[in-house]
Amino acid sequence: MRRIQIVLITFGIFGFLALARAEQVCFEVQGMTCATCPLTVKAAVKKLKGIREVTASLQKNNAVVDFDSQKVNATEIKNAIDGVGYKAIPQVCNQNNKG
Ligand SMILES: [Cu+2]
Repeated sequence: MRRIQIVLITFGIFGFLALARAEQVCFEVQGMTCATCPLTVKAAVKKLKGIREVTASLQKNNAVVDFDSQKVNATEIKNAIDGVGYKAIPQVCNQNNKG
C-alpha cells in the first residue's frame, strides 16, 4: 500500500513537470534611467502569458525572467521589453543577475 502511494506521488511530480517547463532568461537592459523604468519593464513582461516571475534592476541594468517555455519564449520576452522603449540583450544567467 505504501509503495503504491510512493508511485502515485512520483507520477504526480513528473506529470507536473511535463505540463510546465520552467526556464529562466536574463537580459542586460539598456535605457533604464529612473526608478520607474524597471517597473515599466516588469509590467510589460508580465502582460505575456506564462510568466512566473520578473525582476528588473536599475542599478544592474538587467532583467531576470522565470517563465514557462511551453507558453512563451525568450524572443517574445525580449520584444516586450524592447516594445516599451528599452533594449534587451540576452546574457548568460549567473549569480550577479539576481537580486
Ligand atoms: Cu524611467
